[in-house]
Amino acid sequence: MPPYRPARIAGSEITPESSYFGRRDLLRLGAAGAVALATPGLALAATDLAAKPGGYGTDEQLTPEADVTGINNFYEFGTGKSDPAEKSGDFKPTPWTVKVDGMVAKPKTFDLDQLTALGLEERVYRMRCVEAWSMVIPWIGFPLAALLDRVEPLGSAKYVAFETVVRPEEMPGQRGLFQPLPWPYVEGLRLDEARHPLTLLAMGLYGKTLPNQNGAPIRLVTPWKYGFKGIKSIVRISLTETEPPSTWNKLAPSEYGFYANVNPEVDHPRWSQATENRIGGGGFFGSNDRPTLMFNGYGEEVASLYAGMDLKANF
Ligand SMILES: Nc1nc2c(c(=O)[nH]1)N[C@H]1C(S)=C(S)[C@@H](COP(=O)(O)O)O[C@H]1N2
Ligand SMILES: [Mo]
Repeated sequence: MPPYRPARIAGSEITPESSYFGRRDLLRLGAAGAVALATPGLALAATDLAAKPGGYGTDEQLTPEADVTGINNFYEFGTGKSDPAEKSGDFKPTPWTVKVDGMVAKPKTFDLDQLTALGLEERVYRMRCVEAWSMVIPWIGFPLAALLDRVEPLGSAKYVAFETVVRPEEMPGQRGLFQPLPWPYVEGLRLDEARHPLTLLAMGLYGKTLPNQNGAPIRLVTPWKYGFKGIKSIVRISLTETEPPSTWNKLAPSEYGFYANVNPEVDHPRWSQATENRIGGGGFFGSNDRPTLMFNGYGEEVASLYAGMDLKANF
């Protein structure tokens, strides 16, 4: 599959090859990258990356890898921002399978080799957490649409439901007296959102296999939505006729919508969404010195998905 370069994305939004290759040098994606990618059981070949440079992206300064992999939300490992990095050492992302079922003509369980074979490419996306911080992350993954094509959704399918693994023995946030969320963590998209070319299933970042704390071995990325839609460590994807549950939406519907599109004009009941703190961009938590963009800056690509909908009602 060729890198996604839709004509409607402004040239300035696409990572120029010169800066991409400069970035590759900077990130030591040569020999070191090849070694990192040779993780047993995960067929992320260096050649896949070499063959598909650039892809869709932004020229904004990348958030340093240490922050992308050190400041996380992954409550299965604890609610602290450093818990996922510090407490995910026992998690085993290989072997792994993702079951794709529901309203499809050809339900199928995919292993990691079958998933990587769907065509990996790099995408540099902004990520805006509902907590008003943001990052710029170079993901490696494939469009969710490529997976959906394989299972042939039925005409009656309208939504896609996602489920995270439940493994208390490997995930300390899932055992003990205080459990912050009901498990499994679940999320959902409308089928047209799921098929949108921006929607990615990520299996790597910074040229390497996805670290446990970022949702190994496979997680969702929808860059125009708040970060909590990006469900991690997915084991099941089901096509449904009705709107599937979303963990945060079910927990606090007045604070977190099903759509959860980034919208600077709709404040969270307890804080403003008009500005954000860009991690690694010179700011610090709470500085919130950067204006938040409608649809996180991806409006040209996705606004038509919501034509006729009251965006304030579907925050
Ligand atoms: N299963 C699961 N997925 C999850 C979460 C979680 O707690 N559990 N946190 C979400 C939130 S709130 C955000 S902001 C992103 C963070 O992704 P990152 O840690 O890779 O930056 O993951 C999302 N996916
Ligand atoms: Mo988040």
